[in-house]
Amino acid sequence: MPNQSLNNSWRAQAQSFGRILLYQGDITILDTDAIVNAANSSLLGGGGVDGAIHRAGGPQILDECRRLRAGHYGKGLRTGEAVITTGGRLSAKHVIHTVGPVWNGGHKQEPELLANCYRNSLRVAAENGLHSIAFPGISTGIYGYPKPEATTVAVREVLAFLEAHAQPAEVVFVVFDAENKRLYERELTAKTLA
Ligand code: AR6
Repeated sequence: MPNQSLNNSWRAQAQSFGRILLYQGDITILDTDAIVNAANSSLLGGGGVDGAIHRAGGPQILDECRRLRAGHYGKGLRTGEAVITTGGRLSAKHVIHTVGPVWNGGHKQEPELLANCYRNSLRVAAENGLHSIAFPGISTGIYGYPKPEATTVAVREVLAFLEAHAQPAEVVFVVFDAENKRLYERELTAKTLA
């Protein structure tokens, strides 16, 4: 198992908000049942967290993505949809790939499409009997979605799903930087105490 010591320590560093955990660091070290990839519609890799996941998980993930493209997803994965593959060499068993919206000023259905990413990823996790899932800040890097607005959507959608479903039992929000961490802390404290 790669990075075993890191795998054991991330939980100790995470903040807990009931069934939600907040962790600052690299999503590729997590040993949740699934980690979510902020992919693009080609499913064939890219930069940001997508590149990091494929690098850490190895070629098995890309092989499975290619098979998806050769089958049901011939035209690629549409924005807001989600699909599951192996986690390859990752500690996480699976990767759930979703395509966030490119930020275009906020009037091109970006909030609805981003909400779909969270809902559909959680639905795929539940359908596959997964207990735990970790999300990066979908669309908040290369796709330019403003972080405060993206955080509001992410927290709202995850809380709504958890309220209505027993599985996944645990959801981890993974943030890369301190600014993002503060945004999630504020939102989670307000919403989970409300
Ligand atoms: N662990 C956790 N979070 C990360 C990591 C990591 N290892 N690396 C980046 N982030 P981005 P997008 C954060 O750009 O905006 C790719 O090329 C990052 O700080 O990865 O949805 C795809 O193929 C940011 O907050 O995804 C698409 O073409 C968040 O993850 C496009 O980028 C998402 O940043 C998708 O753009």
